[in-house]
Amino acid sequence: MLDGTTLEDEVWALLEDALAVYRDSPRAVAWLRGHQARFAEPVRVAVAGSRRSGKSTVVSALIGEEFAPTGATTWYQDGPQAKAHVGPYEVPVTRRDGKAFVDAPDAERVVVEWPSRSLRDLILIDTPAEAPVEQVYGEADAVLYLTRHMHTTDVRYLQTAHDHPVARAAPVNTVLVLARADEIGGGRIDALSSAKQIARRYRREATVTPLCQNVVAVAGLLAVAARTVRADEFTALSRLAALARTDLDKHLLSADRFVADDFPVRLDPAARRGLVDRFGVFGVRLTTTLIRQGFDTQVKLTGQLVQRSGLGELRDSVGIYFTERRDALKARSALLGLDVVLRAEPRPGSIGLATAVERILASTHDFRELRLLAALQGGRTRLPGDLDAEASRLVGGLGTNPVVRLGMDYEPTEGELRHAVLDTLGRWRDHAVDPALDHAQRRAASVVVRSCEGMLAPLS
Ligand SMILES: Nc1nc2c(ncn2[C@@H]2O[C@H](COP(=O)(O)OP(=O)(O)OP(=O)(O)O)[C@@H](O)[C@H]2O)c(=O)[nH]1
Ligand SMILES: [Mg+2]
Repeated sequence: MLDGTTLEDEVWALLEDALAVYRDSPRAVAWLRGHQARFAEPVRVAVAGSRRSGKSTVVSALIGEEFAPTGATTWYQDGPQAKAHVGPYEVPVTRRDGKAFVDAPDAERVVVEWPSRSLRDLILIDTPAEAPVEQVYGEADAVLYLTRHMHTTDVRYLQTAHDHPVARAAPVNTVLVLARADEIGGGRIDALSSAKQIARRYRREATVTPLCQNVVAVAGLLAVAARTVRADEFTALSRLAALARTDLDKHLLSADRFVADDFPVRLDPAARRGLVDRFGVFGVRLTTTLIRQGFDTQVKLTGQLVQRSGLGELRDSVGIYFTERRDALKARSALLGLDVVLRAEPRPGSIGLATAVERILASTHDFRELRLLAALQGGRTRLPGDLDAEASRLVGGLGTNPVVRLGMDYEPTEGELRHAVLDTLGRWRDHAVDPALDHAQRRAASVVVRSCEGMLAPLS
């Protein structure tokens, strides 16, 4: 905000006002205090979706550690050392065969602390398939929703999640993941490209675009293997890659064929079983192909697999839509939380608070940007020619860093950056009053103008 009050300050002050109004209600106070505490935490990202859609695997891939699923709702957060809790009780975490096991049978909720750079600015929540949508969206600030094919049940789930006035005013927090992408296209070697194409198509589909900010295809199993590949596995894969492709292919028709007796390389069945378990048959086929193509060191192979598996794109999306939008997401969750109290315990003071919630939602530039972004991506607002893509970029559709917003492909000096902002600002001020554009388009342009002014402020 230009006058120096941040969104965070405003929402915090509003929560304080609410605490004063509800000071005689212990329930409301506990709830509001919980929301204040949550406000200071990293962004909470829940991984949700139907049964066996690959949720736990994607969580492992994002953390870069293979966790055995606990079956419970499991929170993963950064911590100085590996440990886990069920309520107040610490439970053992053990490592076997490169996997991390959390021993918490019958628990409903487990909190795992794990030292990982990937968890520095987010908390990941692995949810069981049967977790109700209200609970998932209530506890998390943002959601990765996994599906293998978009069914009506998925659409209904996401519609329910968005069916709240505050949620509608700040449509920011869902990325759709086409999971187990290697299985799309029957495990053919180009399966991942096909999956990425399907994701691109979904991104433009009228039923899908209003429900999420982006769609990415991810082969979770391969992504976990990529981030945790061991030296012995790499050696084994390299030996397989040294075989002629035609000799190897017939053993890669199924997992059973791959571990059968008539194998052309001395590699014992247990090691082969290990490879298919970790990489999948598709993964073995792809990694051996990549090694043959020259990605023949562990580092090169990992880099290539992270990109091909879709994990790179998934991490980018988590950055652009979630961690970089932390303040807006946290504010949104707090406003949703406050709204719950206002509805559950209406009293004279609640009307003023409700008005303040609406005012923040309507006037905060972060939310305006996100609404415009959603409208542009969903095709509800269209601007002529290249302006459409430029507007998306300027309001942060590819990332909120000014260099990214301005589409500069080099690291500018402060002077160059200032020049670029001024030039862009000037053009968009013209668009905002251009009589050739309709009212909605001019309004969109004025949001872009405000984003440019926001970039200029720290430079002047
Ligand atoms: N081929 C393939 N299999 C996968 C992939 N991701 C997960 N799987 C397999 O699918 C099964 C389910 O994976 P999970 O990650 O446990 O799925 P989930 O959604 O957490 O399952 P629930 O919590 O039981 O609903 C396991 O056997 C995984 O090995 C993938 O990218 N490719
Ligand atoms: Mg699971």
